[in-house]
Amino acid sequence: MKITNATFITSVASSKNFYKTDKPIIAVAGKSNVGKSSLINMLANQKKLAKTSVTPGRTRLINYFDFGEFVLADLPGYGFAKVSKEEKKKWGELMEEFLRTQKIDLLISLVDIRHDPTADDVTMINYLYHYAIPFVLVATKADKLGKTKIKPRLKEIATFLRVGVGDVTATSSETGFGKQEVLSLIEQAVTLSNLPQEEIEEE
Ligand SMILES: Nc1nc2c(ncn2[C@@H]2O[C@H](COP(=O)(O)OP(=O)(O)OP(=O)(O)O)[C@@H](O)[C@H]2O)c(=O)[nH]1
Ligand SMILES: [Mg+2]
Repeated sequence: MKITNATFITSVASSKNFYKTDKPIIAVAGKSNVGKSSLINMLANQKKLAKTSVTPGRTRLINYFDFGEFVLADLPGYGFAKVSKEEKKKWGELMEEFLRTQKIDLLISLVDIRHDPTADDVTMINYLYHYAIPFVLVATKADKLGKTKIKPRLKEIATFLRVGVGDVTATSSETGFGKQEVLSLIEQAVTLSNLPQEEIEEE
């Protein structure tokens, strides 16, 4: 899958305004500062499509992007300490509505490869199981680890989150490492989403 011209669609702050589309929806989630927007820019081959920030917790909205064959949703980050109770509540309601009501074809759940997943990461995965949302894990910032450390860390993260080792992909938005792997996971989800329902049932 080759992405040539991804464009920004809209930002939404409330479930009333969730973007409606017939295209498959791919969502990107993870704690603040984990590298969601950077991953999106890497996939789009653009430096500034999704706004990245030095200050964590800036993306409070759901940002939608048109990637041609699919729509990508950049979800607001969680786990940012300096956020008021009120804002946390708003975030929770927005996310819960999104996960509950939107037909998500694949959710890419990001964790930092250098650290053990947080309690919030576990909560997110539990939500995904609860709502039966297909997901894969991406371990970001692989450039910050020595090459020999990547594989053992992927194993540790997979064990921690009780998923298969093959379900965690290492990426680096700095070097482009893992980009093709993520694109092919997205391609699989898009192909599956576009299959007529009867065809899936027959096979
Ligand atoms: N070295 C390295 N830095 C990265 C990588 N991905 C992101 N960063 C840096 O991490 C910081 C946060 O990246 P963002 O992409 O803005 O993170 P985010 O998850 O979108 O953050 P919020 O929108 O605030 O939730 C920025 O300073 C990025 O440059 C990576 O793969 N390698
Ligand atoms: Mg962001």
